[in-house]
Amino acid sequence: MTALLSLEFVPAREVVGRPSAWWDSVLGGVMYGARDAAGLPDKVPRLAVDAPRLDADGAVCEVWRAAAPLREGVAGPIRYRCNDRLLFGCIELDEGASVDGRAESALQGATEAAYRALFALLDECGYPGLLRVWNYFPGITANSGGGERYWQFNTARQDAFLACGRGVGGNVPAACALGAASGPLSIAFLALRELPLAIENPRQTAAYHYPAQYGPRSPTFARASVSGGAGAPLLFVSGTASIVGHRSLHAGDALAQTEESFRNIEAVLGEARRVVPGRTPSLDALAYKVYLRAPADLAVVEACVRRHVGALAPVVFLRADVCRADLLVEIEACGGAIELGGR
Ligand code: 3EB
Repeated sequence: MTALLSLEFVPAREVVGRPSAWWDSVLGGVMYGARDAAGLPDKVPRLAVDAPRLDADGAVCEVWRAAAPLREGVAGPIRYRCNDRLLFGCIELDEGASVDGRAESALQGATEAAYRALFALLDECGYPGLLRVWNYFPGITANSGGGERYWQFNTARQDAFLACGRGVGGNVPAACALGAASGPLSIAFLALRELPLAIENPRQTAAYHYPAQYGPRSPTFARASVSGGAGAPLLFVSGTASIVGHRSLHAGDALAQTEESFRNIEAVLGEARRVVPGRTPSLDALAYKVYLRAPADLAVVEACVRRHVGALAPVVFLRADVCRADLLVEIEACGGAIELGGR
């Protein structure tokens, strides 16, 4: 393959049993709607996320490829694969596996351990440019001991960024954080040799400036992230919901929330067009994952998504909990120099 990075959504039943050579250029794979990722070979960093697929039967595998030769390794809880430009890694940590006795909750301990390991690996291997992070854990809006679990996660994530000498505002990665139905703290990430550029949304308060009503410590992510360096940029739009300023809008109305999310994605792309040299793709040239709290909303949300992105864009609809109880929908996207498979 010639692209720097490619993405393809493949039904899980089709990846199982692929010959070994099919995996030679696979950086990593995430199985959505599966309890384990055993269908992927050992050498490939793999994650299973218990977020069932809503728009088709069976699990779906998000397959990331990059130009071979690839090298793989293990670093503490991380399995990674990389070439000379980028590194993809996966972490699964059971809550309670933390070795840090100071942690205020098991989730906090696991989150801080995961992010410290992530930054240690990037420092050691020389991929300082953390571009995109996917975070999943069960019970994201549940309250346990030290407050809402998403808040505990945010505290630990921010602590780890600071402890590892990373800023917690401005140049932070694109991300998403969603509640799975079960499973360990599960994190996938993509990092580059060069530092990416963070993009904010003029319609939204930067997440790292959210006021304290959303938790004692702000979430550490940017609304989008693009790769720097030579060549056309890789573009990642973070999980995007019906938030304007810092407030959730359209409680109880999945259609209105989806429309608002697209206004936000359009605004982020507009900002990217303004600050990034080169072409920023339009909505129909991206690949999407759409997370829904309520499966019953699928039909109305899917029709709305297709009105915005067209019939051909790769889109997967998943059942997951968004991190605020009043949010029903979250949409993430990627594209630009990422080659999108199956088209
Ligand atoms: C929001 O805009 C909705 O904590 O990493 C979106 C993307 C959200 C990333 C994260 C959370 C995160 O605040 C939630």
